Amino acid sequence: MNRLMLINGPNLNLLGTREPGIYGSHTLADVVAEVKKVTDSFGYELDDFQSNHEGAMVDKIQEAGRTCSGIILNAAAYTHTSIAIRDAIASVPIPVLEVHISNIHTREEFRHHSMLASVCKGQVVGLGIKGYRYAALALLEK
Ligand code: CA2
Repeated sequence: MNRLMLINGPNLNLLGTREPGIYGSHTLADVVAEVKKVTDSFGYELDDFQSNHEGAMVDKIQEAGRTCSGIILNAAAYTHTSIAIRDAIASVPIPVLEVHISNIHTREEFRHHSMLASVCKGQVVGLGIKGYRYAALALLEK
């Protein structure tokens, strides 16, 4: 399965339109294009998905477990609350890398804890949209 899944959660469709001081000025389309450059260079396909709905993200994680060899996931605010997304990650037989554009550990206390971190292979935090590229490299480099 030469295919990765990129999943972005709630409000990340607004990237580049508001809060540039925290999330930068790049759009979600820029994020997808950056990751696609990496997957293309390894001869991989990229599926990308954004949703503001928790259940839709669970469905997509389950689908990726059947069709992809890894997942790059920014679950946005659901990172801090979602047992459903955590259980979906734990149910798939492929590595999931958690990405956050901002450094969740230097922000409000409620962002410091990730419900997902302990079932993910790793975490890339606070490196802006470059973090997505590094996550793709980490999944694809042997
Ligand atoms: O830093 C990240 O990538 C976050 O996952 C972003 C989430 C936040 O809840 C997490 O704690 C950290 C929020 C995404 C909202 O994105 C926006 C982008 C532009 C304008 C408004 C919201």
